[in-house]
Amino acid sequence: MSYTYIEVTKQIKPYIGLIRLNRPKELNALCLGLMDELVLAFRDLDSDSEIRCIVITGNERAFAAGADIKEMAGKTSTDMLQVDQFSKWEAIKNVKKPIIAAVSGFALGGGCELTMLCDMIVASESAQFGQPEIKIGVIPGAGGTQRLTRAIGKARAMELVLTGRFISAQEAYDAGLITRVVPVELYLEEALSLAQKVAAMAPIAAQLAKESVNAAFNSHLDEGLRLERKNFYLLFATEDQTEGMEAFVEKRPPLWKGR
Ligand code: DAK
Repeated sequence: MSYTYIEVTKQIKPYIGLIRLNRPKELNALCLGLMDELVLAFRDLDSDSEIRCIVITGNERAFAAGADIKEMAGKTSTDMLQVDQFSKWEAIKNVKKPIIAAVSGFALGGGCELTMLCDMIVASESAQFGQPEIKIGVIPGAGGTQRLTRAIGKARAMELVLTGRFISAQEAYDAGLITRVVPVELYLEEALSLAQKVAAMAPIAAQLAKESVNAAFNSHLDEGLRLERKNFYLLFATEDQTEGMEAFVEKRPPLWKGR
């Protein structure tokens, strides 16, 4: 299969599939086309009996700086509802095989949410995680308010979601968000080596282990996600969402109106 926004390498190591986000100029912003390709790639690797573990990465500067703000900027609440991006995120959530995110640089907004859909996160010392959606007049829309809170607790998650502050890989590690931090030149190698350890286990046991750990993590998550979804759509009915995203595109500070 050939892709425009991602690269997929099967058997990068025995039984390992690698997905690389590949929109470097846009810091791997997750445009709709990229998300479509991601779903196809995950589906393909998940159904390939020669693949036991999947690694997803970006490049040294960015894992992904979030959803594509330029693509979202002019959207209305109804547009967002009709595009139904959630089914794509659900499809990634439902991948049965273990997924490891190898993160360097920015993992922001949807990029941070994508890492949280993965089962382990290996980060370079230069990685920065954050949910800065509040700065463009919205809130996390792909599970950020729920998964970040479960991963690092309410007190820390609330600060990050309300202020948009980025945290370093070390802070993310200390807070329990990620699995390990390594020097930048090693992050992919370390993720692949971890993937090889997982791939050496019984494949069905690994899948059921993933499902079981996620069951503990996910209880009552759907209720939270439903609420987040409604609020996310609702924000596309505000003038401040239009202003926040236009201001980003025009490279100026936003002027909030509170409506
Ligand atoms: N979207 C589009 N373009 C982006 C981008 C983004 N998220 N992030 C960066 N870029 C582009 C910049 O516009 C710039 O393009 P040019 O101006 O050169 O054409 C290029 O990438 C390089 O960025 P900068 O020049 O800004 O680079 P800096 O090093 O100065 O700054 C930065 C890096 C990451 C701090 C900055 O670019 C930044 O703040 N980016 C935006 C981060 C952000 O706010 N992320 C959250 C976006 S909202 C949903 C699922 C998911 C989501 C929503 C709904 N559903 C299922 C419904 C997710 C929402 C989000 O992620």
